[in-house]
Amino acid sequence: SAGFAWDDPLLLDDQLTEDERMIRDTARSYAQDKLQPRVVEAYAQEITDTAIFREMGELGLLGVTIPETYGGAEASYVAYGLVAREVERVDSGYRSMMSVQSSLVMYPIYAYGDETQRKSYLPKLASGEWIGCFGLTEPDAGSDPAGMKTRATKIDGGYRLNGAKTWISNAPIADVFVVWAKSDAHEGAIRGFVLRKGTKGLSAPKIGGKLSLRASVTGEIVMEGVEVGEDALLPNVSGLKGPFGCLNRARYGISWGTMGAAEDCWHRARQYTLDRKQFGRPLAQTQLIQKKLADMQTEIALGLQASLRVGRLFDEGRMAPEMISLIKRNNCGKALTIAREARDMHGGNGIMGEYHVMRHLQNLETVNTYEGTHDVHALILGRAQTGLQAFF
Ligand code: TGC
Ligand code: FAD
Repeated sequence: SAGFAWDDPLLLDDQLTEDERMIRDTARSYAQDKLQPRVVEAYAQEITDTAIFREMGELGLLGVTIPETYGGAEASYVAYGLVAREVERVDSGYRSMMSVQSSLVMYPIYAYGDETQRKSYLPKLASGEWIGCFGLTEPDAGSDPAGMKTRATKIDGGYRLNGAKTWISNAPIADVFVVWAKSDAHEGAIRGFVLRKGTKGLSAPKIGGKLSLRASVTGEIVMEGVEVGEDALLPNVSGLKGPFGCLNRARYGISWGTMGAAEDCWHRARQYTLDRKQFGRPLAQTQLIQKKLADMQTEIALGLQASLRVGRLFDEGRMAPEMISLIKRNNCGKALTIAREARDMHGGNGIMGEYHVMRHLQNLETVNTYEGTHDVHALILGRAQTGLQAFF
C-alpha cells in the first residue's frame, strides 16, 4: 500500500504535470528565498516594495495563463493556482499584488482588448516594468457594483471620465488603470477603460492605516474630467460580465492562495506544539492539539483538491462561476478558522510578528471580504440552487 505523507495526505503532487511542478517550484523558492525574509518588516512598516513586480516578472510569475506572444507563460490555470498558493504561503498581500496584475489587469486587456492594446500593454505588465490596478468598487458600490456612479461621456475623439473608486489594490503605485464606468455612448452600459498614470485629472491617493494586508498598498482612484482617446476603451465586452470575467480568475486564484496561507499556519502550529513543552510533555502530545491539527490537515487537503478540480475544469473550458463561488467562499472561511486556531496554539507568542500566524489571520479578514464577501458568495450559491434572487 502507498505511504501516508502527513503534509500531502491525498497526494496532490501526483496529480500535477511536470510543467506545473516546475512552475510551482520556481514560485516556492522565490517566495521562500526572496519574499519571506522581507515580509515582517514590510508588514510592520506598511511598505510595498515595487521591485517585487519586476522580480516576479523575470521568473514568469505574472500573467501565467497569458499566451507567450504577449509575454505570458501560456501555462494552465492549475499552474496559476499553484503560484498563488506559494506566494500566499508568505503573505496574502504579495499574492494580491500578483493576482491583480495577472487576473484583473492583464486578463481583461488580453480578453477584451484589441491587438494594439494587447501589444502595447501586456509585455510591460508581464515583465513587471509596469504595475496595474483594477477599479470596480466605489464608496457607495461594493457588493453591488451595478450601483456604480462613475460615468464616461462621449467627447470628440474619445471619452471624459468622472467618478471615484475606492479600496483599489496597487492604485498608488500603478502605471496602468483598468476602470469600469457606465458609458452614455453605449446606452449606459458598463464598459472598461485603460487609463495611464499622469493623465490630467487622474489621481490615486493611498489609504493609510490598514490593520490587514499591510504589505500591499491600497488606494482610491479619483477621476476628475479625465479625457482619453477612443483607444482607451476595451472594445470587446459590455456589461457586468466584463469585470466578472476577470473576477472569476482572481477568485479562483484566491481559493488556492488561502490554502497556502492556511498551510503555513498549520505547519507552524504543528512545529510549535512539537517543540513547546508544558506539563512535562510536548503540547503536540495532547488530544486537543492533535484534534486541531487533524482538522487543519483535513480542511486543507479537501480545499486543495476542490481547487485542483475547478482548475482542471477551467483548463477544459467547463468552469461555471458558481464553482468558483463555492471554493472561494469555503477556502477563505476555512483558512480564517485555521489561522485563528494556529494563533491560539502559539499562546502569547502567537501575537508576535516573527511567528507569522497573526499576520495571516489579519490578512485573511480582507481576503474573506474582497472579490465577493463570504455571504455574497453564499447568495450566489443560494440563487443557483433555488432559482430565487435574495440580494434585494
Ligand atoms: P447579475 O444579474 O448576477 O449579473 C449581471 C451580468 O453579469 C453576468 N455575470 C457573470 N459573468 C461572468 N462571470 C460571473 N461570475 C458572472 N456573474 C454574473 C451575468 O450573466 C449578467 O450578464 P448579462 O449579459 O445577462 O447582463 O448581477 P447582479 O448585479 O445581480 O450581481 C450580484 C452579485 C452580488 C452576484 C455581484 O454583483 C457580485 O459578485 N458582487 C461582489 C462584488 C465583487 O466581487 N467585487 C470585487 C471587486 S474587485 C476586488 O475585490 C479585487 S481585490 C483583489 C486583490 O487585491 O487580490
Ligand atoms: P459592503 O458591500 O457594504 O458589505 C458589508 C457587509 O454587508 C458584508 O458583510 C456583506 O457580506 C454584507 N452584505 C452586502 N450585501 C448583502 C446582501 N444583499 N445580503 C446580506 N448581506 C449583504 N475592489 C476593487 O474594485 N479593486 C481592488 O483592487 C480591490 N482591492 C481591495 C483591497 C482591500 C484591502 C480591500 C479591503 C478591498 C478591496 N476591494 C477592491 C474592494 C472589495 O471588493 C469590497 O470591499 C467588497 O466587494 C465588499 O464591498 P464593501 O466593502 O463595500 O462592503
